[in-house]
Amino acid sequence: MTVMNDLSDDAMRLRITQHLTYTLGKDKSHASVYDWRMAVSYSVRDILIEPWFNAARKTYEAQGKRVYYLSMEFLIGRILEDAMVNMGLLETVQNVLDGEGISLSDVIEDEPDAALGNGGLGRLAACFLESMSTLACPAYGYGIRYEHGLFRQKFEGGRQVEHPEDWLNQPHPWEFERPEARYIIPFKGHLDGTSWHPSETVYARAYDMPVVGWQGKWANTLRLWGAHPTELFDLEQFNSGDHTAAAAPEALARTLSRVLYPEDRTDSGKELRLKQEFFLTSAALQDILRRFLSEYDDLSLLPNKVAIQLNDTHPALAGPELIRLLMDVHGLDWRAAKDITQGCLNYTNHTLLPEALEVWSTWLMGNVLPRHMQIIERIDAEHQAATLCGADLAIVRHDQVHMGTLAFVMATHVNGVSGLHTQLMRETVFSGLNGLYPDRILNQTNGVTPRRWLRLSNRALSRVLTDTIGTGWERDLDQLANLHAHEANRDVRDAIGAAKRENKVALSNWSAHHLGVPLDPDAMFDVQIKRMHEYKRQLMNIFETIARWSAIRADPNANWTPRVKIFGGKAAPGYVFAKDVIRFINDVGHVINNDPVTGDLLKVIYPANYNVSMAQRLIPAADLSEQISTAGKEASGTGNMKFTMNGALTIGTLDGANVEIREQVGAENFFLFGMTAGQAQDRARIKDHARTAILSSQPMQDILQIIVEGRFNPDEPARYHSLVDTMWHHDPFLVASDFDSYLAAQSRVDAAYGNQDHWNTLALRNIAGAGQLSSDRTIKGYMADIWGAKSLA
Ligand code: NBG
Repeated sequence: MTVMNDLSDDAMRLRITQHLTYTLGKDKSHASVYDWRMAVSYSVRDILIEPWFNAARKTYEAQGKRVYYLSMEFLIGRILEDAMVNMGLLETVQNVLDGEGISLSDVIEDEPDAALGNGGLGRLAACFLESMSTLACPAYGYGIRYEHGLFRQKFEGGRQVEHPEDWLNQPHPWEFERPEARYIIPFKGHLDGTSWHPSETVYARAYDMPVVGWQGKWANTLRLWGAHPTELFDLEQFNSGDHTAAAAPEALARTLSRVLYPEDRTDSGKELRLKQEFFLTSAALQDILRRFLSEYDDLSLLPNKVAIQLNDTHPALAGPELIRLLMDVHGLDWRAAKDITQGCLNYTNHTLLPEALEVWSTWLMGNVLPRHMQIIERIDAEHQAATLCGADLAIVRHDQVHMGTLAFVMATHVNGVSGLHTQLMRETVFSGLNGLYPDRILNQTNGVTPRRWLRLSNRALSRVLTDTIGTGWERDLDQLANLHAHEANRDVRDAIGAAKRENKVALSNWSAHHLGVPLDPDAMFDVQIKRMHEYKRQLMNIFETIARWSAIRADPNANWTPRVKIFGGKAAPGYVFAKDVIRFINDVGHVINNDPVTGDLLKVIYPANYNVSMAQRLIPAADLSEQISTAGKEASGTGNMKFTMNGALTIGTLDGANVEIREQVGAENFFLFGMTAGQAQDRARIKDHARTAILSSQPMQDILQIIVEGRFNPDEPARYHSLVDTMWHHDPFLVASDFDSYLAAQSRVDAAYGNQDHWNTLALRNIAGAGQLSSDRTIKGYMADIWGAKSLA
């Protein structure tokens, strides 16, 4: 099946035991799970080197265009299992470990998640890397090697508490440190005309990770930058006794790559964040230019050889920085430098939420990056002169640099991440710029890699698929459509149901063991997992849970469909409202889970520390996928795609990629509710819409009443009064306005689930319609429409 699986078990055993002995210095009889994991990782990595070198050689020989994906976030998750699956080594390793009496799953789960991202944007970047390797697209990812990834979430008394994450506390077997690949990153100082005299510098040092594609034929590189001091440790100062001061430059530099910013959407406005963004951008561009100049000497060819994708505005300093490097370091004039830069850059927007549109004060920008501020002003002057646009479309306005405008003006292509989002980009935030630069905006609907999100995480369903339609779906997800031909086959429908049940049993056991809440695998598993945000409306889901609980209590012997409500997600540490919602869900869950009246008819679980590995556990076990954001607010969603691929049915609004998912799977196989984006926009403008909506919804009134009475927190009945107040007076994300429609859709869900065979049919249609949700499809789109890059397969 794959190029790798000619490796015999014996050969693999030898590799692993040699690493155990010679790399880890451990005798088999004393080896821990950690030792085995490292030995297995090194062995798999060894095998990966050849395709990695081959890819580099072919890329070099082809002299074609290379793609550079610049992102402040790569939410990779665990690496070993993914590498084994893609290289076809899983069985071999399993056999070897079985022979040693070691559990493969223990070894896999010993690996910490590489959590160098917050949510969708970072996970998308990781899926894209895998698809670019699968498609043999010559590409590099550039990011930051944060010592501490996204915080670890714990609950104390139901409240989120953040703990530092420390994945680099132990050796990272997948990285290659490149002390020779380093660049000086300058900051601050003063300008002398256009010549910049920085007063601070750090080194960016490269750490490379191979990213292997499906069947192990190609591996691209993810190059992460770590910050190191340019000034040596001051030995004289140290010897004189001032130990702290002696280490100061080192500490200062290291802070730069110390932590991932935990904000999901809002920028902290901190100088450190701006420095991090510049650190990534400058290091990447210096590296790109070095590589280009080692092969070519005419810089005007750069746009023919280099396509740079800016993942959101975080690396938008790429515009001014590339101009600076071309002018100040390589001696080009302004015109040439700017044209070349524009020819290389493209920008992806990931949200329309106004608070997420990145701005920096001109004061801070001028202070940290004076030369860039000067270049930005010149870009802005030309942009305004060429387009005759008003001040409201300028890059610098009200003493702020608008990074979205900067990225837009400096890019060849600007894209949204779903059909609806792209349309709204044209009509709303970027309508002015779209008028000035028509045809610059285009759409590339997101996708997810089916290797990690189906093949790896859902073995049971993968087996059913392969038994039914063959293995072709693994590299060409469109082949899932072949399932339609088997819809009338009861055995296939049963097999799909049985696979789901197998995953649900596994999750039930996990929940009993880790959360102390055993679950009934025959109950419907209803899942909402994503960052905590008001617009995603976790609140609406927990309100529905309360309504359900009251209804069951009122008539416990009615024909209820048992449900397990599953929540997961982190709130930004400073996002007070989102943290209140977490506590509220946990409070509600505590009461419901201990209520003998509702018993197994309703359970609520909220496993702490939702991350990539948790998603891999939860999604395959989901019957129902909650995609219930206020229409017009979710740019795309990618979790929604993972659920569909795994045969969960969606209850959702016409938002983000839900729109396309519904088209693909068929409207009759999707539980739609709520206002459209246009209706939601109109409603939000109506005075007192919250109050009006609540007064016309008896269920809303009942729920708010129960909360006011303090039923979920008798020790402190007033705890959620302000939450209820917000509902009556603000409700900016229209929970009340959509609530009755949501309840009605939930009743349709209950009815459908009551007939398991019917439900399995709907699940089959969802899986069959998931072909377009592969990130392979997305990457092909970027290659053809944006990058002009060719596959070297
Ligand atoms: C997120 C959107 C999601 C989208 C991902 C990936 C940010 C800023 N945006 O809807 O909220 O799926 O990006 O495009 O993280």
